[in-house]
Amino acid sequence: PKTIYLKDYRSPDFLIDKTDLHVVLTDDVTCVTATLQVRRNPATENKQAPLVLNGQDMILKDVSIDGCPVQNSQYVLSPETLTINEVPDAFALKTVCEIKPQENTSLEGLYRSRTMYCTQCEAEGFRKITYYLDRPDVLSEFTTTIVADKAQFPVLLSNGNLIDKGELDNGQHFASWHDPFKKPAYLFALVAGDLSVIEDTFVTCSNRTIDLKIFVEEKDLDKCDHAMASLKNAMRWDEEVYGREYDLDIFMIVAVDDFNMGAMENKGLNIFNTSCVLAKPETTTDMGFQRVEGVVAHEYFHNWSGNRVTCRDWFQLSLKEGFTVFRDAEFSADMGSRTVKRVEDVSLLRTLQFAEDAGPMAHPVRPPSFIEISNFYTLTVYEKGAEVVRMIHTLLGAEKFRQGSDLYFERHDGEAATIENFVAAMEDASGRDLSQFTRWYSQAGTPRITAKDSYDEASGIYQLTLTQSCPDTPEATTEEKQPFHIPVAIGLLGDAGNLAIHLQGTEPDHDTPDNTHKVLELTQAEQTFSFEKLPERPIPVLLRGFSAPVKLEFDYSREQLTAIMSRDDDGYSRWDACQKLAVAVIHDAMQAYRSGQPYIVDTLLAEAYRTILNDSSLDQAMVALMLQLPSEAYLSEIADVVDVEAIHFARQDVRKQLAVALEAELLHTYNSLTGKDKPFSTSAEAVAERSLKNIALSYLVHGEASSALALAQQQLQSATNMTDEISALSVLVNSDSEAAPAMAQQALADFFTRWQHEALVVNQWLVAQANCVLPEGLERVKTLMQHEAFDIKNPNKVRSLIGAFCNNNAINFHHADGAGYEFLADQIITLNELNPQIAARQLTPLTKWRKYDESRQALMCKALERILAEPALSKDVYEVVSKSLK
Ligand code: B3K
Ligand code: ZN
Repeated sequence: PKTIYLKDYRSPDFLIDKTDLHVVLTDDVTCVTATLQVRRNPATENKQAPLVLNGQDMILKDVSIDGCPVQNSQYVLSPETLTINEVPDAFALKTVCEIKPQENTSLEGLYRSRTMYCTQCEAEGFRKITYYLDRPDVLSEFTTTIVADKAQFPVLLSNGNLIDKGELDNGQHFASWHDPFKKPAYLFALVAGDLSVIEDTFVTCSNRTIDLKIFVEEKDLDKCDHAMASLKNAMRWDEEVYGREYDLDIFMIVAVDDFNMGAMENKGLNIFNTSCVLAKPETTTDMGFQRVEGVVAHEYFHNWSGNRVTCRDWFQLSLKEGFTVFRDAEFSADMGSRTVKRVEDVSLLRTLQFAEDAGPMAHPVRPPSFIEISNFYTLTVYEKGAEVVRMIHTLLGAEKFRQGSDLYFERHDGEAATIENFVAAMEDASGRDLSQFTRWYSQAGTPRITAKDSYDEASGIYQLTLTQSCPDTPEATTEEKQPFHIPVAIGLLGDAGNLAIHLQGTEPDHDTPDNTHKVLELTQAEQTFSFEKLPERPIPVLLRGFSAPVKLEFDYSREQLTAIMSRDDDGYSRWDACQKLAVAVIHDAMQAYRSGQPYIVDTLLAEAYRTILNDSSLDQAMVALMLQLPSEAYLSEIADVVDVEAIHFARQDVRKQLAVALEAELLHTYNSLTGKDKPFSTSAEAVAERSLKNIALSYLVHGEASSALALAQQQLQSATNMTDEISALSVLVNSDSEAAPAMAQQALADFFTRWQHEALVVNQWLVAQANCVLPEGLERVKTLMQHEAFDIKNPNKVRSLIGAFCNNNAINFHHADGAGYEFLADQIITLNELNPQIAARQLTPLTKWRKYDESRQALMCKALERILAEPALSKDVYEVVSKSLK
């Protein structure tokens, strides 16, 4: 397979001003007639260039130019292109192609999901629908006519406005849609199905009324309210915070069951995975509700950051994704709890994105090359990309950032832009030089900062020295990397609270009235910052709010960490200090585990938790966050060599001891939050209460408190929402106390009986079992793969069972016998043929082999090599496996 490089970018030789599609759907073949108004690109140098169109998996039935058939001898077909050698400077190209959506299991292009037809074109799926210039810098005005059986497919949708519809012979009907906004082909969408709809309207800031429609299968009509409310909130928020008004008169969302990712921002016709649009309290957890809100907003925000201003080429993917993730994160922070949202995002980033940055697929936010672009819809492009935008926001301040974003949209509306364009707008609006900052886009890896401090009592001067470096990544060694421009937000904590910050050589920051916050700008490999007028030696609170995606090391004592935990005024930093303390304790426990010694949990942690549990003035969301020990995935990420058993058993031991020591407080917390007959709400407070209650329950059961199993069972039976129900189920399933297995068995069976007709609930049932840490995990998963509830062609099922097991159940997946690796390799080989994108994505846990002991390394590599030896590997899988083995 061929590698594509950013440095080889050339503007297209041809443009397509108009695209007319006529799609006839029948059970056997789908016939696509495309009429394209093509002209040579005046900007291209090669005036004789042949027309080379992308196309895949289609049968070409007919080609004509300006009404004259193009003879066989005048064009060349390859498996991926149609080349017409001599063409005029401007012409109408008509092609007729046949495709078979019902056989398309890749879920890319036009395919069938249950009873409907739908499309997914980003990044390069449109070329499976018709021959085209399938690249994001070719923008065209689309008109689409869909013809299908009226009884089977009463609803026919495409982008833009409905301009015509009518009946045809033989029970067929048609609908024609016109999208007045020029767009690249990846934003094209088409849907045909027997769908129900909920409708609403939104009145924009300039008083236009927009029709909002969510299309779902009839059985799901009762689960659309939350998505609709989220959409309206997002539309209002984008007007208020970014000055962005919606442009078309109609905005549609369609929910489909078989979908490779969360959702897709097709112009005016977003297509969603059912898991990211459907929600109601009985079937959906709080996390599920938040995901729906976030994804609905994300796709909506793309209408400006993605559709109105799109990407010049796929290397610029983070231009739309990083920016849009930043936008949706700020939206969610405004809708719920800002601290909780930040902690969740940071956890994800420093667990999974940092792992990606340290692995064989590490790449800069703007990758310099790829074999298969689908492999680069990554945590780095999305989440780290969002952190890079957040850093610009931090450096410029909210006001200048908004001016920069206005300038960006104004300059590039209707265009395909680059990351340089975005940065230039930010620079021009703010007058700041971001040239060094752009290294965040071109250098991969997670920078490390080491901090050292000193204090001189006599002068009251406190000095902080920060040193930065960045480890080797596939494209560059640590020596080759240039220093990053890093905003380091800090506080200085004294005995009675946060101290005023006087940084030598600068004006005080007026952002906070008491001057207790400061953003240091680290630009050199090593830099010393001096602070004056300090009456006491402060504890430095570094990287407040996680102001940069880096690993920052400072040698805190445990007492200093508890001081930050209890006294700092930044919620994120309090949580982070608590995590650091818990990591230190678990590391002690791991040490003891390895040497076969008993370990007694540091009372500092137990007492800190006790204080938190007893303090009724604390925000319950904060309490819930702090009580969660660092995950095994995070402990693995920060380890040099992952000691699977030590991490798992030491962490479990610490949890158990904490549960026993704090039983009274946990029980009190649980009881005080249980049985209140409040109506269900998704407010930040209500979510925090449920979260805290279920954490308490989980500790109590893990600590084998005498009444705990009964409490779990009671909660399972009386739950009125899925958060409480699935939490209780998971707790039972994971309990190793003697009475638990029988109870868990029964509970799982009852749960399935009750929910078997709700696919999304059944998926949570699969996850609960895939995540069970008790022995024999692989056997349980293999058995479930035979269950009627499993279907390897459905990505949600694959993620719920195979994905959850291989990513979240380390003690079972990484069993020393290597059976987990062989199992995953088998699944990848099957998926490679069915759905390459999903296959490549599921590979991730195997790519991390370098982090494990020698024996596991050998077993993991063996599994990877077995995959590599398969004939007919997709580009997707080939790229990930071959790069992993390098
Ligand atoms: N832009 C899509 C992702 C498409 C992935 C294609 N393999 C969803 C999103 O980020 O909003
Ligand atoms: Zn996106």
